[in-house]
Amino acid sequence: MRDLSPSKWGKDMQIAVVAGRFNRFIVDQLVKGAQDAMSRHGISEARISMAWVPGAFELPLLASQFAASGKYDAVIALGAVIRGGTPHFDFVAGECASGLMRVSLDHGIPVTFGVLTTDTVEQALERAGTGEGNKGFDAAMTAIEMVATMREVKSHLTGLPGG
Ligand code: INI
Repeated sequence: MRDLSPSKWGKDMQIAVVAGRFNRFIVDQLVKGAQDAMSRHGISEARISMAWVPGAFELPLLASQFAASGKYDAVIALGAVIRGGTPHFDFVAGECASGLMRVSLDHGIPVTFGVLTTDTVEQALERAGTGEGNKGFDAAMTAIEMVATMREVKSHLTGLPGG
């Protein structure tokens, strides 16, 4: 019997996860959230590659390396940038976001933004909870939806005259 349940949507997807070690106690929760979303959608451990980098600033470079390999359908980037009085905040958060978007557009695959940017540790912890209250979970769900949508659009476009 063919299993058509939503839990199988991701079964043939190959995903890379990149995570920043800075504020690791929070990022660990985002990683768990992303793993939960992927397992709910049938993406086995064997189809997931993962690499840690020192902080959010380094995420775009690793995301780019995975994307350039052509072996992954999407990259999920996870990190926690907390203002907490650091003048670094705007540079780290801004360069991380724009770098990840650049990787996505340059390589034509989804690179999802599971990077918390908050004023306080408390706010970050609120967004790194279980299930839907977890930005890592959301970033993985977005990656799965985007891969599925891009596949649909691709098959639609190839079905058009001249496609
Ligand atoms: N990196 C983070 O991931 N989160 C932070 O809150 C943070 N702060 O506050 O500075 C941070 N800085 C490190 C940065 O990502 C780089 O690793 C570092 O600047 C070396 O390039």
